Amino acid sequence: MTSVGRVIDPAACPLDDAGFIESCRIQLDRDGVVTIPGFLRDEAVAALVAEAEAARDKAFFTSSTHNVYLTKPDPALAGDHVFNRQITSSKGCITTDQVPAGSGLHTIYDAPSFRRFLAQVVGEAALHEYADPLSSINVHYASEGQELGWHFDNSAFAVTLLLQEPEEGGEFQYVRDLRDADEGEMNFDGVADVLDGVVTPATLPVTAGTLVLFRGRNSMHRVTPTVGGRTRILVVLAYNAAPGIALSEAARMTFYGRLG
Ligand SMILES: O=C(O)CCC(=O)C(=O)O
Ligand SMILES: [Fe+2]
Repeated sequence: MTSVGRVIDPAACPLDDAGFIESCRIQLDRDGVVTIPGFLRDEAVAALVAEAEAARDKAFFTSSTHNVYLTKPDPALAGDHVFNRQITSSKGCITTDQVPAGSGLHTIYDAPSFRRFLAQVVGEAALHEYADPLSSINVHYASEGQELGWHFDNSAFAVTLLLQEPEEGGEFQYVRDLRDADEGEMNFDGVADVLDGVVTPATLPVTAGTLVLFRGRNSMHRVTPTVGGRTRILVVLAYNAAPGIALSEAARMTFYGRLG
């Protein structure tokens, strides 16, 4: 068995199976999201949770406010305009360089077979790691009361692996195709309806060991507050379509509190 096969279950996610790749691609185009339950072997989940727990004291904890577009406020608009509405997010995070060298997370992230699989599903020629030592693999910790507020992602797609579910809460909710970033269409009314609870979001069922591939640039999403003593632990695997790209210094300072 290849080393990646010790972490990823090939029965749940056959990385080289053209039919499976095609079905994921079609699902992502149709639904904006693909979930692969059982992606991680049970033993791998247990080992990765233990590793994550051991590294938790290194995590950088932030509680910040942001708008849903993850931009600076616009002083030309009213303070209570939906563009300027401030949302709270709070979590802890460790970075690529803090993931132990022998971790299965590096095995997955670096595996050519996994990158090829993802590239084909998202429709890119190839995928590349971040040029900075922090941004490729992040482990997020959300303990009781911590949450990720409503936002649109800057990136075209996101790959996550849930390692540990909280007792309650910590649910991934989303509203599809709420804006069109490429067209500069912000859809203030639609966003306000979600923030005000007029529109009920969809909830994505996710269990530990599931891989989620999500297009979050135009689909607004959040993670509800963790309830109970068990921390929600989630891995984000981030790639670029071009080589040599670093996350901006401003974003690194916000998310990690340091540059490298
Ligand atoms: O925690 C999650 O499931 C989603 C994370 C997310 O939306 C993000 O990091 O932008
Ligand atoms: Fe997001």
